[in-house]
Amino acid sequence: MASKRPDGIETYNAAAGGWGALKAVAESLSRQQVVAQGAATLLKVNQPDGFDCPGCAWPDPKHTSSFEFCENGAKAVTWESTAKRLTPSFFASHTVSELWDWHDHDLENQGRLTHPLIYDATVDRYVEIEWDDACRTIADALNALRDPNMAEFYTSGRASNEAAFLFQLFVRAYGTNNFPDCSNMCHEATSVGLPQSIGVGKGTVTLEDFDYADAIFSFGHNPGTNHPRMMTTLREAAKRGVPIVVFNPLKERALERFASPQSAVEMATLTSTEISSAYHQVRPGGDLAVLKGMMKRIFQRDSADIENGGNGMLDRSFIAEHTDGIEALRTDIDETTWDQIEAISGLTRAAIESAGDVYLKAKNVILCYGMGITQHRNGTSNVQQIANFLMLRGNIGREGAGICPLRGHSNVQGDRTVGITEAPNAALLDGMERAFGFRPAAEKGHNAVEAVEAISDGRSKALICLGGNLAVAMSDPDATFAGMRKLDLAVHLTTKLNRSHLLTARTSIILPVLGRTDLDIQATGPQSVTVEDSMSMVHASRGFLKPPSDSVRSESAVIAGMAKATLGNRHGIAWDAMIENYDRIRDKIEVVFPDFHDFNERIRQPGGFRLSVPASIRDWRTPAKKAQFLVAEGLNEDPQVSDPDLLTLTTIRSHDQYNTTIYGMDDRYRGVFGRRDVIFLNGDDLASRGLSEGDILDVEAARNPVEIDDRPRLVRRLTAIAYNIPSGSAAGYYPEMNGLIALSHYDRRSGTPGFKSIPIRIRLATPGD
Ligand SMILES: Nc1nc2c(c(=O)[nH]1)N[C@H]1C(S)=C(S)[C@@H](COP(=O)(O)OP(=O)(O)OC[C@H]3O[C@@H](n4cnc5c(=O)[nH]c(N)nc54)[C@H](O)[C@@H]3O)O[C@H]1N2
Ligand SMILES: Nc1nc2c(c(=O)[nH]1)N[C@H]1C(S)=C(S)[C@@H](COP(=O)(O)OP(=O)(O)OC[C@H]3O[C@@H](n4cnc5c(=O)[nH]c(N)nc54)[C@H](O)[C@@H]3O)O[C@H]1N2
Ligand SMILES: [Mo]
Repeated sequence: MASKRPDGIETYNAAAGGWGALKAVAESLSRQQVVAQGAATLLKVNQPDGFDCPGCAWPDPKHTSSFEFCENGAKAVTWESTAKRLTPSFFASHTVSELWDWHDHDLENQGRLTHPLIYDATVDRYVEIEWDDACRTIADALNALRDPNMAEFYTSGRASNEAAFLFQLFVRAYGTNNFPDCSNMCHEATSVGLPQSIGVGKGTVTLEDFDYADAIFSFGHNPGTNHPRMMTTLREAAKRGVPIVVFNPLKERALERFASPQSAVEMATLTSTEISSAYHQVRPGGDLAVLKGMMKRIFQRDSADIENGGNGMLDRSFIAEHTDGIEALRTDIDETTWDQIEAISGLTRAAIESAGDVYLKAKNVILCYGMGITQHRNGTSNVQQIANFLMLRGNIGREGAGICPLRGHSNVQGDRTVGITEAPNAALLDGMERAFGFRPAAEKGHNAVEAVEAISDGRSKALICLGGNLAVAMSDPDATFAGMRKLDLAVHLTTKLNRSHLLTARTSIILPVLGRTDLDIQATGPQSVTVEDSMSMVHASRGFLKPPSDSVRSESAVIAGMAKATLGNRHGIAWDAMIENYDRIRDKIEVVFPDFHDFNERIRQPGGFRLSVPASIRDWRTPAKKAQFLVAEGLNEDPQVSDPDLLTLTTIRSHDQYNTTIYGMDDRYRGVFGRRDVIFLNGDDLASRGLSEGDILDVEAARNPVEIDDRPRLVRRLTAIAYNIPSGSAAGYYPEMNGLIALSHYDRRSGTPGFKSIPIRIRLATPGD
């Protein structure tokens, strides 16, 4: 059977981490031409006087530890601190139409932007513009709109608390709540689902809780790539003998075994640590079935125990004192049959029961989850069933136990905390009135999908993006791209060039900003910003590298410049004073959000401070003041999956990418080198269709009942890879697969796109295409 595998496809047999990770860091340092400066830069990551790693939102042991090595953190840092520069002269040699045909990697790989730019349609190029002229042009376009609700203000989760706070102040003073943000494509199911369950939309655990956990459940996240510093925590737990039960359609190598670059012994002896105690390859979209299945096991063993004269397996005193709704949940679970659970999860009853038994044996349980849970049309229900599962034995609000959503961008949680939300609550509006003397509009604005829909329909005419690459990150590039080209105004605050900037509007402006690693000097001296990690820890971050040019400004300064030009003296906001000294921005944050009391003092403590998470002390901020067991109807997010001709596609990140930023073309742990034009399929699914590995396939999305148009959605010419993935499913890379996802394919409760369950058909590509 040893037929030749497609070019660049190998089987990766080693553990994750190890020497391969060190080698990858050395390569990315040299590719970004930052060998000398880069090594010093890496030593400042997550140190008390250094900057917060722009890689992920996993917390640090008090931000005071010695250097913690992380391959993908190093890639994020070197990508930003690159010596490469994209100056205005670059556009003298390249038109926007020409650049459109470049690969996304090549666009960003031109390096850091050095000057503000405006698009000149007569020559199809970006040309330099003075800062003041840029701000005035933006102000004129915003003020020309009939209604402030015709403008959209997008935030990507790298923005600091200070920048995000000023952004929401500017936009609320301008008069809209149109705040699409990257979180709407990411953990919105958590932000909507958890407040209904436990009264707060954040995780309840701290890093220390992992030291006391007796079992860890991991659903739909890939920490070896996306939260690499979490591997230290998982490895320590595994070494203590804590069972780690994984549910993931793909066998992610780091969740199987990991060689810690921190461990001299593992590095010297080429050994590694087994991470998962059990690895269940659930079908994409099968998590609701798994969770209900495990709860079924728990209830069945509970009844059996009581029949045998025991006290049962539930935490009855917790349930009685702290929760509502257990009866309705139990009825729903009783009515769910094992046949349904097995069919939809793709797992056997025995496997799910064994996972339930691990849960029952452990006193303290932590459940971690990522995009495999949230990016579904039933993402909110998935999150709420996780809360149910934990609450059955009181595993929320005590040491060693709790819910742990793995956040995305390094400050996505902080941005939401300081006011980036399309649905402001009364506390936010009251706080803004207290701090600035005006009451912003309360009317709900647009989330990310709604913003793109409004842009596509021509209802919204201006888009200002605080970072990110919205057009490429969003579903349905055909609709999204066409809409963006019809805008009156598109403005991007950015460090590097990306495809969204090439979707030119009547007026398009690119504003180059400082990144985390750059030194930010204002009138009163060097400034720090603050960020909040996945576990609600807030701390300071200060860059130290010389900025890419004298014309690059901090995000906060750029926002203040646009705001002053647009609003003039409206509401008497002291924009300049706040930019002179960011302590003054933090003083205002503290007035709006009392939880940030003594903000400036507390971020000067090493390690910062933790924002309160009421559920972690069993203070339930739900209307009934109790945690809620909530029922999710049914099991199956997409009835079409029963069509045997269809496969369910999930979209994933490679090891060499940061969202739409493609660092390189390898995906080492999955054995893919030098390419991304592949689709991972089960060998039986290939064979039953008369196909084989290496065939070039066209992939078409099955039409979904909620779609609004009949346009075919097709991604062409992907090479089939036979892969260890459950039959009936497929996986491909984000963002290449986004053309298969209709804009209307999202969770109706949270607006999160269903990026992880897309019904598709595959066929041999038409030759010659
Ligand atoms: N290096 C690096 N770090 C990152 C990022 C990056 O792109 N690169 N992105 C950042 C951001 S914004 C985010 S949101 C996070 C993302 O971090 P993750 O949540 O780890 O992101 P994904 O690659 O989308 O991986 C999801 C995992 O879920 C699995 N999966 C897919 N579908 C399902 C399903 O239906 N059920 C279950 N149980 N599992 C499923 C996939 O096989 C994969 O292992 O990482 C952050 N950190
Ligand atoms: N199919 C599919 N689609 C997805 C996902 C998926 O799993 N599958 N995941 C979704 C998720 S979880 C997310 S979070 C979104 C990501 O959506 P975004 O956050 O919009 O995308 P990024 O790729 O992270 O943005 C990268 C760009 O940010 C800019 N940038 C980098 N650093 C800075 C900085 O410090 N300041 C400023 N101002 N700009 C900076 C650079 O120009 C870079 O090109 O994509 C979503 N889309
Ligand atoms: Mo994300």
